[in-house]
Amino acid sequence: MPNLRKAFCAAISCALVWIAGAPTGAEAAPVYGYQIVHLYPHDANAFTEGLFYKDGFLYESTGLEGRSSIRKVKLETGEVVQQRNISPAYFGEGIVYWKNKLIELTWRSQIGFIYDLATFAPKGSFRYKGEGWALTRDGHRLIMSDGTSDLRFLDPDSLKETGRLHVTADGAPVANLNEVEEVKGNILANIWQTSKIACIDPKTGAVLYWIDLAPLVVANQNGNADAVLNGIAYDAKSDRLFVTGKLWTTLYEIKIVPPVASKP
Ligand SMILES: [Ca+2]
Repeated sequence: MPNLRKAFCAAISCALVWIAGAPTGAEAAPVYGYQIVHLYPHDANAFTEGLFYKDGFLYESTGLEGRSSIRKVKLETGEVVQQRNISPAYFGEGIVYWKNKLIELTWRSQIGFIYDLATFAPKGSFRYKGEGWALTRDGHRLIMSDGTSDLRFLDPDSLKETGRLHVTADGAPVANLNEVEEVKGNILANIWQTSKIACIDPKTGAVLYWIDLAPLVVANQNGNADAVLNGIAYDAKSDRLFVTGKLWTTLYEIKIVPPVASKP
């Protein structure tokens, strides 16, 4: 798989530089690096908008009118084992599961869809104001991004909004919060059109630290400005973190690496 090998080599050589990244000031949220643990194939035609892991499979949603779908994907091979295409009238966005339901947002149609998690059979829809970007969950609520610097909390059964979290870094709002994933009690969100993931405190909205994946973006973008980092999934049982991007050929398992403390 030459593409995988090429992406891996480019990413490793750059990652070594970025791991050495340090906080830019006493009050600034630190920038963490990463190590690549494993590479998996990813469908280069998937305009990834939502991603989560459950019981050995990735669930992925793709966007663009006429190309939107929800998929169940075998992690090891990237094989799509189940897929439902979305009406061309809609631009699919983030997904999450709750109980036996899979819930999907759309970008600007202000409507979300509910499917049976096992079969992807349609089960209903719900409405919300504004744009829909991404979804994740903790133990008792759904967490939604809408492209602004606010995250919304939704009741997982009624899908009504129950509150918002204003996200800031060093006191300034962080806009364009995109694909999200709850990991160990914090919320990871990649920032649209950047190489950065914010690790957000769900109580205060403060960015605790950044993870910079610039080498992975460089290795996968190939001059296509749309091929941005977008997709975070977490396997809590095995503590595995996965990231990918729109139209990327690779999905990465990564380990987050704190910056090396500088000598006094
Ligand atoms: Ca996710």
